[in-house]
Amino acid sequence: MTDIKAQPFPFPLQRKAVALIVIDMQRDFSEPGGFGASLGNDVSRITKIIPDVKRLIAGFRHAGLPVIHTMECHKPDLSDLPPAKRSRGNPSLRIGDKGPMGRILIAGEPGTAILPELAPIDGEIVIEKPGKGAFYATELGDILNHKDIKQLVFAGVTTEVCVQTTMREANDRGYECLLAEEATESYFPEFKAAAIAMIRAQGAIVGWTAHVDDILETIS
Ligand code: C5J
Repeated sequence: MTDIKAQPFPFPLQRKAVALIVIDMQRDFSEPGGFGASLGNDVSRITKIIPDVKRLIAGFRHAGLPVIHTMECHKPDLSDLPPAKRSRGNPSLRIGDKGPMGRILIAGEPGTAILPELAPIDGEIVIEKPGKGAFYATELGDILNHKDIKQLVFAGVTTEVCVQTTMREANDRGYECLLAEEATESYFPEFKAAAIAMIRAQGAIVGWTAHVDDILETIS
C-alpha cells in the first residue's frame, strides 16, 4: 500500500482497487449556449480546469488504471426527467428544450457530449446519469463491484452538485473517496471551497482531498 499525500491525512492507495471517475465534463456545463450558461453562470471557470483534468486522466491511463466518465443527461422522451427537476432553473430554457447546441442535457445532442479534449477512449466506461449522483438509476455500482473497485478518485463538475453528490453516494456504499482539488470546479468559488472543507472535515467524513500533482506522483 502506498499513501497519497492528502487532507486531512494520507490516502491509503490500493493500486489494484482504484479508479478515476470524471464527472460531467460536458459541453453543456462549460460552453456558452449550454445548460450552465443558461442558468446565468460564468462557464469560463469550468474551462480553466481542463488541463488538470486532462493530465489526471493521462496519468491514470499511463498507469493502466481504470477511467470512468459520467454524463448528466436524459432520454429524448424525457421519461427519466422528473417534473420537479425540469421545472427548476431558467424558465426560458429548460432541460429538454432546444438551445444553440441542441436539446439541453439530452442524450446524443451535441451539447451533451463530453469535451473533445477529455473524450473517453476505447474501453473506458461512460455512465449516462439522469440524476446529480452517478449511482442513482445507473449501472455504476454493479460495474464497480464487478471490477473489484474499492477506491474512487474524483474529478469534474460541479464540485458541490454532481461531484459532491456522487462522493456522498459512494461514501455511503463503502468506497474510499479522494477529490482532486485542481481538477474540480464550481461556478461559485465559495461553494467549491466549502465543499472541499466539508468533505474532509471531521476525520474525512465524506472523503479525502489532494492535489493533482500528489496523486500523479503516487500512481505513476
Ligand atoms: C449541475 C452537475 N450542476 N454536473 N450538474 O446541474 O453538477
